Amino acid sequence: MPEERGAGQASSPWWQNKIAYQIYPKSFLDSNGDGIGDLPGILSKLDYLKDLGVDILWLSPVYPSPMVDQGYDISDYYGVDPCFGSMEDMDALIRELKRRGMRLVMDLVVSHCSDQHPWFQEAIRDPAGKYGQYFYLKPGRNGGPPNNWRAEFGGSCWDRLPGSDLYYFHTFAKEQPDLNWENPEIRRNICGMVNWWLDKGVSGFRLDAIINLKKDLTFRDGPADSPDGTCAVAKMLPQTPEIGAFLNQLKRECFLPHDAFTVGEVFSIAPGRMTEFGGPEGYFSTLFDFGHCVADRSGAYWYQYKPFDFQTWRDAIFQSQENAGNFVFLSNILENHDQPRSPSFFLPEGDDSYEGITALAALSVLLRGIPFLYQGQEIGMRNGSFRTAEDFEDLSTRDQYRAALSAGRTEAEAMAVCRRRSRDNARTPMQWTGGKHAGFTSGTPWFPVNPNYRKLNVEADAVSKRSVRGWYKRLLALRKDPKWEDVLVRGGFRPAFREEPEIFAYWRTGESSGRRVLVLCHYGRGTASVPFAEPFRVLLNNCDHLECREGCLRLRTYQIVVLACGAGEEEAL
Ligand code: TEU
Ligand code: CA
Repeated sequence: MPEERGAGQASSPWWQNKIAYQIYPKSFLDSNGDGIGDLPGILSKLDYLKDLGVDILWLSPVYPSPMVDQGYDISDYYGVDPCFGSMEDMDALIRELKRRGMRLVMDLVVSHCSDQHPWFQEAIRDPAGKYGQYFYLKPGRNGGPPNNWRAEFGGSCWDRLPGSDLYYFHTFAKEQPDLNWENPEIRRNICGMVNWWLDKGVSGFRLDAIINLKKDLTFRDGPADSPDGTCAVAKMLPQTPEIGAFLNQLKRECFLPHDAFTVGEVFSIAPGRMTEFGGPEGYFSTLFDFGHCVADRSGAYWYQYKPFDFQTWRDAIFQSQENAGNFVFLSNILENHDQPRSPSFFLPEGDDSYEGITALAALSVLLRGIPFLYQGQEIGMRNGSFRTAEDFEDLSTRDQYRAALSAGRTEAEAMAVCRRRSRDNARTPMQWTGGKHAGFTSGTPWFPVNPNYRKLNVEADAVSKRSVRGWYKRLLALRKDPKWEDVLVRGGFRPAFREEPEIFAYWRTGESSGRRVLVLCHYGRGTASVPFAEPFRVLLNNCDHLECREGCLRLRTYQIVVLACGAGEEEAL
């Protein structure tokens, strides 16, 4: 087992030098031919993940669920959905991970539950009883919902409680009623459940939609941002009163006593509040940085987003890194189960080459923070292939498609937006082999495999001279190399060559040692010249050569180099 630092040493928590990998269980690997990925499937690939360099596995929800939102609608917080396996499988997973010096992080979805959860069913049966207090129940207004908030997945945030005149509140789908965190009994219940999992051997949680726990209890209307007079529910977040008491209770009663790793799914908190959420004194160990994933946002709907722009994207990453400074440790992603595949999204069409993909990989992994990889990212999986709107499974994509049409976009335009943005892009089955259904299942996959699987799969990548996974392995090994820990893990971050329009570069600097690493990428076609006269040594290079002439480094199309700089690092070129 790799050596772990003691939990008590607050300056270097155990998770800081780790690499995390997200599994979307339904699409990872099916062990029993029912077409749905499962826990035994994951168990059989632990060596594969260990070999890649993964330390922490984050599992998207595997709890019992009607799967309206693919498991993010939980009907029992203490179980495993039979489609994924059993609690014995879960115990085996925890055990087998431990044996390999790895850790398990579960998805904590406690802003809402499923409408099939017994709490909600009881609330329906007796709204005036104790379980009515578990949810936000309100009388309507003028024969309609209590206010004009629009749910994340479309429609009003309010639906009628069956058999009652009251409305219940939901941030997401109507099958995902929000839990009333104002009620101390809910908080006690959730804390008990969190501790139950931590006692079982889970090492932490990814906290789903955690900023939504607190509501603006005035439930007043928001400014309309849609032709139908509704207002995106997210708009109320800046007005919500202090969420701190709820999050501190989780931290105090659950996370701290277990020395747990937590990563908050937090979109857009004010830079001034970063340390409140993610610093050593913050609610969570780290925060996901989504700033660069939504840098193209220009309205509430996908059809309003602007096309990808390199400088906007780069500036968003720089901004997040600078906001986090040396106090907040971010979790950096290129992909997750809600985002498109990164080669399809962050690289201009036609540039999803080996160089482009490996450049993206290194740019993300070497930022200050914890690198999170998403299944399939390590072989450069691409966006799915969707012919018609019916090909989409995801309820959010379907809603965005309808919204685009009702705003007057043509079907072709609405499809184009959804092809680019759909959450389904990342949810196609993992491509293991060039065989039937990409080796994902011996049965019929629950969701079609991307047709590119014959060429793009783990097996083919392994024997390729330009193996994307091979690059990731070297990259993750460098991030984990104890020799570079004070630079690449704990070191500071500073943008470089910001004035260059097609250069993405930054410095990482060791605080105590003063050693420096330059990550330098030409994010574009042709050759780019960068003036650079320092002595250096190449740690990584995604091309076979680095041209250095007349005080300039000359980088090819999407070439990225990682350079150890300064006296003593020099080498003969
Ligand atoms: O996502 C929360 C969230 O804010 C999403 O609506 C996000 O903005 C969107 O997916 C980006 O395209 C979490 C989960 O990651 C997501 O899968 C769930 O559907 C959602 O919560 C509800 O639990
Ligand atoms: Ca299965």
